[in-house]
Amino acid sequence: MAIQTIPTQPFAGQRPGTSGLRKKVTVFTQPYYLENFVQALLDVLNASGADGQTLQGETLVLGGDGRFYNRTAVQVILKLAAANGVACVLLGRGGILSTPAASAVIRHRQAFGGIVLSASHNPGGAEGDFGIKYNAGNGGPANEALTEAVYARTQLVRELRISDASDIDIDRLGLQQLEQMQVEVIDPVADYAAVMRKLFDFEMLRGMFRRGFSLRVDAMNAVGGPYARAILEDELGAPAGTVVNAEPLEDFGGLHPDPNPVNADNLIAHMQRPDAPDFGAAMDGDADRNMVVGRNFVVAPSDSLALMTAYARLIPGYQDGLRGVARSMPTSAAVDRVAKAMGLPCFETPTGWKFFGNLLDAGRVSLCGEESYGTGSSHVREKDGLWAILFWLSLQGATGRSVETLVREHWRVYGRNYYTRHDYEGIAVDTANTLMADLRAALPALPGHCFGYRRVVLADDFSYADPVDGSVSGQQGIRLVFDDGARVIFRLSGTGTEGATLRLYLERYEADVTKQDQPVQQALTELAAVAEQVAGIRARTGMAGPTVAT
Ligand code: G16
Repeated sequence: MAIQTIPTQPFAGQRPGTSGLRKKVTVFTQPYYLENFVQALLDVLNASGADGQTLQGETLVLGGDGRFYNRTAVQVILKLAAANGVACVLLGRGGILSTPAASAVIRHRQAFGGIVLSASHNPGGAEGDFGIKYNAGNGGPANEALTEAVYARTQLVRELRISDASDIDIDRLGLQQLEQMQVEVIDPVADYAAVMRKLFDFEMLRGMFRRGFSLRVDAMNAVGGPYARAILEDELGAPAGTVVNAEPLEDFGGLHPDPNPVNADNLIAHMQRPDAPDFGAAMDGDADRNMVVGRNFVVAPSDSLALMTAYARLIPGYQDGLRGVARSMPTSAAVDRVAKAMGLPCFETPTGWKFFGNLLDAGRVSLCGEESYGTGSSHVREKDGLWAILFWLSLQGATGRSVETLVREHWRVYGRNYYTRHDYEGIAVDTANTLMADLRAALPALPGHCFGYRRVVLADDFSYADPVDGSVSGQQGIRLVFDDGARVIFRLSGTGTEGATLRLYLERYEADVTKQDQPVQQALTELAAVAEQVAGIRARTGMAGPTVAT
């Protein structure tokens, strides 16, 4: 075996989005497409940073959600790493690591960083999507400065340094050698499970299952299956079959592994049956997202974060209280009300888990969440689907209350933030960009303007100044805030791979207990009409309505 130097040409468009570089598999499988991106990443990591640290002689973690091309990509990355000075790679067996598990391994093993192969909730298979992202030594997604440096490097890369060694056996636990580099194939579940044991009262949870508590977790044929089985069924004693669609498949068995009521409709239907289990939940492709469902009752992610905050002290890992909480800007303000009542700092960040990293590292927040079915805490630096399931399981065990009762009681105390997100998928990129540019241009005239009985009190393009490192991220979404606290927000998705996706987020607050039981879409019809009036989405796109409304 020998290290080869191979000439290459830059590819356009290798700029990471909200969460790494995501493209169609057909794009990733072009000769040298993956190689170029990884070489650019390794070059940046090998260039001495402000702290003088480089990748030379260091350890990287590697694994992915098991989707199509995962196994091939792992071999390519190992050979590039071996030729670029990496001393050791910790690889999840079979090339598998859920996103939160990758974060846990990076932290536990004090690795330099990690490469996570995932396109998250995007469909898989040969015709589906693939993705790659880098997580830093804190276990969290690389910040924008680093992803921009990698992008800049992709535009200059002319040479690949890669080993011509034969493939290693990624299914065999233990040490193997690749050039000067060691590859340690590790159990993908072990480090993660150890973190969960520290946070939750596993004895209490075992007792719940012994007494017949019933749970259905839909792993959507994705990477969460082995984790959920190992922890819920093998360790906590939930009956076999509690985790369904538990075998990770390269194409997710045709499922769209996005845990929302539309894509996880099978779980929703199950939870509406007369013999529904006590509790239902689903995870996404890389097991960092979660949806929480009670009997015939779906919990909105924004509400989930608010309830977790309110009840955190019931969980051993958070019994000393929270430092603070954070939510992404489009996430509803339900958690703000809880934070205020509890005297906790509450931060509003742009969309993207990477923006929580500094707050978590600085010890300023303990819980974070997003409307896009993501919740997490300081235990790792990613959102975490199974952690959220264990959290909600624990809340039910500790209070003896059902999911629905917990949420309704919460609304009675704090009021309800009616909330929905409308996605307009597959819009022409030009149309979407023009829509956003026109909205931006219209912003100065909007404050003071009335739509029905609501008056606009704030109209801006959200900009975030990170309170820890002072970096500023602009153009993070257009928001209209009204005098009654209602909000209408427009932004373009940063995770899609085809055309553009416009996301419209609608929220209004209802304190009156007698008015907290309306169907969500009905409760937000007026605000949807305001959004249409302001943005003219239908006329511009020719679409009669959103492709997905959750
Ligand atoms: C990623 C980010 C999340 C973000 C979501 C949606 O999630 O990590 O922070 O909320 O994308 O982003 P967008 O609205 O730009 O599509 P994941 O689960 O895809 O990694």
